[in-house]
Order: sequence, then structure tokens, then C-alpha cells
Amino acid sequence: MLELHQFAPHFGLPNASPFCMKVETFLRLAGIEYKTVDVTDPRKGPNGKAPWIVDQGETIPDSRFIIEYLNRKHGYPLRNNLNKEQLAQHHILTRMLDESTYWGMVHERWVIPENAEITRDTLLEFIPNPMRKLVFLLGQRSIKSALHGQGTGRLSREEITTLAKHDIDALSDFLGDKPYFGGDKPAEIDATSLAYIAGFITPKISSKIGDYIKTKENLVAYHKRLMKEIFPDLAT
Ligand SMILES: N[C@@H](CCC(=O)N[C@@H](CS)C(=O)NCC(=O)O)C(=O)O
Repeated sequence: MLELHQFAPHFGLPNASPFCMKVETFLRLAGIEYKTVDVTDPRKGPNGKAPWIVDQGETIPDSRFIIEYLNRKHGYPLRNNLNKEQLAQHHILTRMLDESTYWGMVHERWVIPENAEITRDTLLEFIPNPMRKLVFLLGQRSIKSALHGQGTGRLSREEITTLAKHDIDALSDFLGDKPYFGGDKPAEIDATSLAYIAGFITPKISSKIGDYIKTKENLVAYHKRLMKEIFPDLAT
């Protein structure tokens, strides 16, 4: 059976990593059987990051290539006869979430002081102290450096929140009153959208971006309905 190598679930989410949750959501929406394998050290993966999958002896890292592989193997199960323009819009929205909105999530969880300790004691709970504090500080240092390199780390929290709000506005306006981002039926884009909406509003941390999502009735209703449909054990 296909193995999905990802972090153990935390924060009340199927996965705290939106990339891992995206792949697991895709697998469930597409009805592909899988089992999860817990990753504690992503450096052991082919790209040094989670997720990766192992399927019939083949190892594929990176949510983008995993989904491409699954699409090819299973005949594009979530494309639903969408036309090229719709697929292009979904592609742009997915990249916005993964390449822009993602950094706001990382910043809120790992850099904002009131959240950093919660993140440490939640995501690294499997490491006993004092080692946990050390591992966290090393992780935080490398995350701050990544944020600085990418640019988000050079902005104030207010500016980071403002940019994320623009992404959330686009997400909410795109969904409108459709039941799914894919239209009448869930599509590939729904795997990514759900992962980010849930990733901001579920963890019990201070999230200005999560608070903003909660002002969007359509996103809140979408999240509640899809969690019930796809991850009933974790739906609230
Ligand atoms: N482009 C990759 C990104 C994966 C990624 O950034 N995973 C993070 C967790 S959200 C990770 O494993 N980070 C560990 C590290 O960088 O050491 C994908 O789409 O799968």
C-alpha cells in the first residue's frame, strides 16, 4: 500500500504541515488507499522535507510532484472536466497559498514569541527537555534565516498580516458561494485550500491571519463542512 511519510498529527489538525495535509486530503478526496508513516526527522527524506511518498518501490518527495505522480497514475481523479482557464486559476491560487500565505503561517507559529513556546512544546513534544529546547532553537534559527532570505522575515508582523489578508480576500472571493473551490465537486485545489484554512484557524495560538479568516463566513462554513466530509474524526 502507498506510504505517506509525514509528521505525526498535532494542533488538532490531520497535519500541522500544510504540504502534508494537502497530500493526505488529496489521497482521501481521490479515494486512494494509503497508510501514514510518522516522520520525526525530515532530513531523512529525499529532499530533507516532509512529505514524501513510497509507492511500489518508488520514492517521491514534494507535494507538487507527489500530486503530479498520483494524477498520472490514477488518471487525474480530481480534474472533473475543468477547462484550461479554471485549471490555470486553480494553479495560481495553489501557488499563492504555498509560496506566499505559507510564510505568514510559519512566521506566526515559529517567530511570534507568545506562539513559539506553544509550537515548541506541541510539534516537538516527542523530544524530552532540555534537548527539546535546543532542537527548537536550532529549528527556529534556520526558519528565521529562511524567512529573511525569502523576504517575509524583513517585514513587521502588521505588514505580514496585511499581505496574508490580501491572500485570504482572494481565497474567499474565489470561493464565493460555490460549495467547493473546484465548483460543484471537490477538485485538486480543495486539498490545498482546506490545508491552509484549517492550518490557520485550528491551532490554539495567537493568529491574526486565523482571526481574519474567521470573519469570512464562506471560508468558515467551507472548513466545517469539508472537515466533516474528509476528516470526520477531527471535525468540530
Ligand atoms: N515544496 C515542498 C515543501 C515541503 C516543506 O517545506 N515541508 C516542511 C514542513 S511544512 C518541512 O519538512 N520542513 C523541515 C525542514 O525544512 O527542516 C512540498 O510542497 O512538499
